[in-house]
Amino acid sequence: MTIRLYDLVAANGRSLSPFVWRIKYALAHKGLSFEAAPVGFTDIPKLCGGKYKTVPIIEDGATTVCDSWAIADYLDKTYRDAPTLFTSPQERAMAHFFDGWFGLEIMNRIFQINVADIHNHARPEDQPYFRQSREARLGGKTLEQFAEGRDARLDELRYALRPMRAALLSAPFLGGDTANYADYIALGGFLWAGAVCTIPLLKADDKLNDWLKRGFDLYDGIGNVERYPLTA
Ligand SMILES: N[C@@H](CCC(=O)N[C@@H](CS)C(=O)NCC(=O)O)C(=O)O
Repeated sequence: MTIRLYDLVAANGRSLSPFVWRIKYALAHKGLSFEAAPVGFTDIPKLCGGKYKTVPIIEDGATTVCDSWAIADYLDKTYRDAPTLFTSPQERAMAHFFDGWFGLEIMNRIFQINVADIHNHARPEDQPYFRQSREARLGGKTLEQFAEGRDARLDELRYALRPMRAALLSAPFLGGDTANYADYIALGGFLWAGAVCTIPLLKADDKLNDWLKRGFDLYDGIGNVERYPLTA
């Protein structure tokens, strides 16, 4: 049976969620086929009887699971014969640590750079909700006011990425010789940016570009989707 994955999409059909992206990689890692069901921000509360507020959500037969970590654990527990996402509790713990770091230091910065872009690319019927909910988090500034200083934030973002550059000096992936869930988390962040971000995040000589290419090429080019340039 094919798993259904609810995917948050922009008006142009591109995926607007870094968390959905990591689950697309996780499903591909496990060799599980899935159908993506595109939804907008304001559709999410109507899914699965109104049980959930965020995507990713999967439906696997009669089972529904929301939250990327819950889904990753469900996939490993349910599909034991398929390649595991976490080969040990220790690997899972390290991926969890990486997720915390990447969320705080990188995704937050990307959000601060592309928040107005996300709004402008959202489906028209989702834009008022997105503006209202995000402006409530931005300390009284409009999305446009918030986006004003974003060029200066690029340098901070590039600087904050140096632990990833350091790790990738000695291995092709954050997971070592092969990609693991930490790579999927980070690739998802960049794919989210590529969907909407109208300024390139990385410099042309950034070594992360090689890793991005390797990561986008995984699983028959899962990440080679239409996007804005990530590199200046
Ligand atoms: N902790 C959740 C976070 C998921 C999340 O924040 N999803 C966002 C999209 S990237 C969402 O569904 N937002 C709905 C909204 O803002 O109303 C996970 O890992 O799945």
